[in-house]
Amino acid sequence: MTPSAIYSSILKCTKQGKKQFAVLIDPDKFHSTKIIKLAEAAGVDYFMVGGSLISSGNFDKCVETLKSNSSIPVIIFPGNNLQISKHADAILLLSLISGRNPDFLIGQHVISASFLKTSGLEIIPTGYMLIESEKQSAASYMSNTTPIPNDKFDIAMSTAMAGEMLGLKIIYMDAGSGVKRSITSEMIKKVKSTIEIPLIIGGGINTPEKAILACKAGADIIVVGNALEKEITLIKSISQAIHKF
Ligand code: 1GP
Repeated sequence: MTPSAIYSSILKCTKQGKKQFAVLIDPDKFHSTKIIKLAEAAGVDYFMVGGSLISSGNFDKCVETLKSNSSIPVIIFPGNNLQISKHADAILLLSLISGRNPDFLIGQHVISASFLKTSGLEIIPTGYMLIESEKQSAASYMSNTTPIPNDKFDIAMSTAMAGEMLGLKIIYMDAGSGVKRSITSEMIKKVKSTIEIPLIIGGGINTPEKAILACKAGADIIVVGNALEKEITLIKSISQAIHKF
């Protein structure tokens, strides 16, 4: 793969209005390769690997297993600087721009910089925005940051705009893993209208209908993790919904 292959393909799809589907794998819950076969069959665009807290020490192994059993690109979605593997194709270098914790804005990045520079990983600078849901998410707790209130569209829009102006290449809005209330269409629409760069939406998307709503509102990539841990066969219907859009 060329150094910017994944971002180039995301950008191309975004420009063409082709929606993409990323399956999020939590290494702590990755015990079988069944999901790999289902993902291949369903035409999943990317695997993402990461979590707010990983206790198994299984990160590298998980990425390696995905890579050696499938041709789907693997993108790291790191909860912290321990979640890096040279076996992946790319990493979303997340700056948590919805929060005001310097460690997640720049601190973790400084610690990882030398390693990342020589890792061969494609680096995708990403503005990560946590959006309030019905309960505190693990990401908000672990990062010690307050999410953006889900009705404060102006704050979300200005945050995304600032991220884009700072040169970040993607905005990822996340309601938090496993939440009941995913990000509203109105919030997605408003943020999408203020930026040119691709928009990733995740958190609580557990039906094809919710995926379609997010696509309709302006999401370019939909991320689903938790719902597939509960019902793995959803991968097919959600993928179909996103790709038919
Ligand atoms: C969480 O956006 C991801 O960081 C995915 O959320 O696990 O709820 O699908 P779910």
